[in-house]
Amino acid sequence: MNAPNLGSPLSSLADDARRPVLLRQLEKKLLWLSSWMIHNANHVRPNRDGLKVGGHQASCASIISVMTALYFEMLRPQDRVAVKPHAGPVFHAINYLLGRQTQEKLTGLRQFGGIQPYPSRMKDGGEVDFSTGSVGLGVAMTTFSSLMQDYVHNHGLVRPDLPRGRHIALAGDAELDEGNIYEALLEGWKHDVRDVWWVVDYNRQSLDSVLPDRLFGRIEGLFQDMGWNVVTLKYGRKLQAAFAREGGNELRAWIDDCPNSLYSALTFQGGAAWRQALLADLGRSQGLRSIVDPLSDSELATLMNNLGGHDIETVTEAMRTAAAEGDQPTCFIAYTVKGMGLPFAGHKDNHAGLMTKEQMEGFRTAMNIRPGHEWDMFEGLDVPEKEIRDFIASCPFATPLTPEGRALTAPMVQVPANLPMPKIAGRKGATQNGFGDILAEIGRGQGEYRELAAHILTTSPDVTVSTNLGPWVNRRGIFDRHTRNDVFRDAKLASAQRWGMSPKGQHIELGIAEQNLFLLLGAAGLSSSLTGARILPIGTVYDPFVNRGLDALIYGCYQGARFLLVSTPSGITLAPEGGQHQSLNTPLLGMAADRLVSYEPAHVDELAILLRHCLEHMQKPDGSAAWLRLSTRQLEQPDRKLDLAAVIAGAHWAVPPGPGARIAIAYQGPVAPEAEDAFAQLREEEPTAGLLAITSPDVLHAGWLAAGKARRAGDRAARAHVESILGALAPHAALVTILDGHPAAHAWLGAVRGDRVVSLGPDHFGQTGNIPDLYREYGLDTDAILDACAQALLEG
Ligand SMILES: Cc1ncc(C[n+]2csc(CCOP(=O)(O)OP(=O)(O)O)c2C)c(N)n1
Ligand SMILES: [Mg+2]
Repeated sequence: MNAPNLGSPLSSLADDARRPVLLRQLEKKLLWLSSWMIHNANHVRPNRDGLKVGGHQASCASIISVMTALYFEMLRPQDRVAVKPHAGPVFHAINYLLGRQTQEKLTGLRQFGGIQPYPSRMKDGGEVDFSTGSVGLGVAMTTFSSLMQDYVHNHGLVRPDLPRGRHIALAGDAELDEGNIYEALLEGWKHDVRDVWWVVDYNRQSLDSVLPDRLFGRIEGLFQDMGWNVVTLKYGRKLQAAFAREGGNELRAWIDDCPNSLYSALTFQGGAAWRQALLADLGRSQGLRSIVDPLSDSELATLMNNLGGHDIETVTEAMRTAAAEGDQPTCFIAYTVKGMGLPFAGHKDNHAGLMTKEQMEGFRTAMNIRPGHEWDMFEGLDVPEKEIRDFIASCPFATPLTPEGRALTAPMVQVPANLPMPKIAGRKGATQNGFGDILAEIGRGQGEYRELAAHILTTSPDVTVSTNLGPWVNRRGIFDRHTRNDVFRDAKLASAQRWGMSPKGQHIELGIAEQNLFLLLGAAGLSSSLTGARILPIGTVYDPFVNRGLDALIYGCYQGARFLLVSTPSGITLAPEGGQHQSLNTPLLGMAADRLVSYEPAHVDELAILLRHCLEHMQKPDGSAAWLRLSTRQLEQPDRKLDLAAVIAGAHWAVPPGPGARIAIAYQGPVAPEAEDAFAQLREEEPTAGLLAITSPDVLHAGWLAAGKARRAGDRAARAHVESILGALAPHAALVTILDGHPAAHAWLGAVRGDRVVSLGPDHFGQTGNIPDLYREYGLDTDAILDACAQALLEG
């Protein structure tokens, strides 16, 4: 196995004096390729539907120097990067130059099967470390992936050939408006996260507008307060040289005082406008004139655009210094011009602006690219091809991370055939307690559970104890880079919780911000790919607050992260905890979320089956992340033998229907007792009626869609589990369904065979109370079910 190249960037072939020249050539090439890639997608490729394809030439242009310096000087194979979404084309162009991306893919930018607009782990291949797109999330993700790097190293789970890397985010400045950034900063500080760099492309423009002035004064302070090193790259070397001359101080003060919007407008207008503005304010300064007067308009524009983030040497130097200083998290604020080097540089409307065909022709001429040679790697460069090829090959990042590339794999952890089932048959119990008990038992790490226990990592945003993770945590400890004693325990103060922290702990305690939970689950769920270590992350949260972190949850699933979400308590059944805490929409979220399988068991025996299934499913190549929606309602626990496959497939008959049954009641989750009561009464009149336990409308529905699709594709025998289940009823039967969630989660069941479905479930929420009162108010009690049965039978 090749060891990654850990050598200093200076160990390459090119000598020091030649490096900046070669880097500038690459910078030029990346500007061309990213612009052309977008132009090709919009103006060259046939357009089949008349829709604008789009792309962000200006967003690419502003970060090209930074990315050139980073990828061709600083980056080591073991570093991981989240690239700002709109710099996707630059990222792919870099990989093209490194021989890791094909021309065919580049020509297919934004096309079906081509590269995605924003870097995507799942669609663009193994070079992408983190998907990005929803601004702010990719940036924050690096904090949690770095924390996970610490975790796997401290637990001895990391691949032996994998050195520690730096986790780097290339951020747009508007990304720092996202609140999740600050939540992550705070959490990162608490966990003393190291080896994180955020490089902000401070072009002072977002989508609609130019950012307010002096914003970064504030932001800089915030970073410093959170223990970050902040490095501001405001001026390039040309400007710095000008400042050193007589009149330079005035020039510098003028630039410092120049509002962002004026600076942008002057950049767009060019040299003559710069001259006019400078002379209007400083024309009487001899020193200033001696700097400005000898310059042509275009030279003056070049000087004024020589911001730190466009000066490769300034960027490289700053990064080298930070790297030499150690592992403190570092934020680089790189001043840039949006659209640098392109005709719309600095214009406030340039975010989605595209060069016209005429502008592109001008750009082509300036870049010295012959028609038909647009994709040639070394076309139009001013240095011999061999020299630049050798230079690229000598970059530290050109060495593959491992023989199998950057996307690693880890063997599956075997999940024993049965999880330890609490002995509660015939007694009362809740799925949430059952979950805590099973996990605590696994946490003993005995016998066949030893291996499984070693790979589980739990986390929770300040609801560890109230979601029943306490006993697991007591056994496995809390993770922290530093060992910290439990003060209460040391003082012999009674507490059920033992909260000692150590690098060997297996629970990461988060502050209350739910987006951080999902970002951590996302990062932990990518561990096998990023570190080659199999981690089985389990995160608990109150069900309604899944909504609070929903974008981050979807973001994690989008990039293929594997984790188990346990949301509890849920629905209106959490009754006295308050109306605000009730959740209606989560079953629908579970159905609609891609790469996330969701379940809601009613009883602990189902939970034990499903928890086991999820722990396995989240490791399988064709698996996904998983979600268990649980409850604190204590239900009588049945003593029965379950049909495992049916529980996993989404539904099983609690009481199978008799021949020719014309009605069934179906329940999901903690409303089981009301369904059972109603069922007992219904049976008196309809002795063949069945009682169906639904464990997952998500899996049932997905199976039904898949079977329909298979039949349309010619597989006439394809049959979904839900079709088999409902097939036990007479045709056009009545089906009354009930769940503690929005009834739309079940309403579709009527479409499976044309049965008459009446779905019950709260479609309003917000009252506190006890369960009987709330179930009556929201139509989930026995009477409501019986009324629905009468309706379903009568309307037949
Ligand atoms: C969460 C989210 N909200 C909105 C958008 C739409 N959007 C894409 S880019 C952008 C502005 C980005 O500005 P900035 O981060 O400064 O990037 P740059 O100037 O480098 O293009 C917006 C609002 C998005 N992608 N994600
Ligand atoms: Mg910006």
